[in-house]
Amino acid sequence: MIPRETGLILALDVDWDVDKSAAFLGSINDLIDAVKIGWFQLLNIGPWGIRELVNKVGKYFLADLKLGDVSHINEYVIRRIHDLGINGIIMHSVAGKDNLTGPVRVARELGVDVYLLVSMSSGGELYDTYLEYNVELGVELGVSGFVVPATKPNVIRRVRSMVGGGYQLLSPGVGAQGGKPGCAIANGADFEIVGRAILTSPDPRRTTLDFIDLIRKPSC
Ligand code: 3DU
Repeated sequence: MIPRETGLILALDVDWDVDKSAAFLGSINDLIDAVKIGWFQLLNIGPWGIRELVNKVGKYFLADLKLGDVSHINEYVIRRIHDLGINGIIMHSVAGKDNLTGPVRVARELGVDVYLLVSMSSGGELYDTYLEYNVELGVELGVSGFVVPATKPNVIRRVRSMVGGGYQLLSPGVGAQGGKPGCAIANGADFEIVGRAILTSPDPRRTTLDFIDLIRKPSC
């Protein structure tokens, strides 16, 4: 589980090298609970760069690979993610039970948290059609939580009402995609994920502090 202090996760979608990324994270390290990295940074600095960054920054790292391949490939990826020192991974629920059961078990054995994507901030109409099925699947598999979009507060409320308090809900789509800071948490999320609104700010620390102020008094 992601340790919660501020409720803010940074989506580090950048093409910066390790040193620039580490310096940036150092400037807001005390304000964020986790760093979400995805394909963009993985492809830019490579797995060794990611490992170096993880070691330098000493924060909870979440790999947003939206993993959804067949079971044995998912397992390989999760083992590799663990080798890199990453703490959690996001998987696609649409991969289905057969492709998720083994990998989630392996992740649990390794101490890697699995967060299941059950709705997208834009589009994803099939996801929303099968929301209940996918959430029930996640509960059955024993995932740590779910990714639910800030742009769809009704989905956040629905998932929270289904799973109760034992699962962490992570909500992307805040800021650049239109989600109002604090609104996802007001609707039941635990964390709001922010990328470009902080990354492109002329004063990222000030902007991060502003986000935290709004998250601390959640409202829509
Ligand atoms: O729009 P932002 O720059 O704040 O970035 C949002 C991040 O959240 C980005 O890394 C993206 O991959 C992720 N995400 C969504 O935007 C929407 C989803 O449904 C799931 C993840």
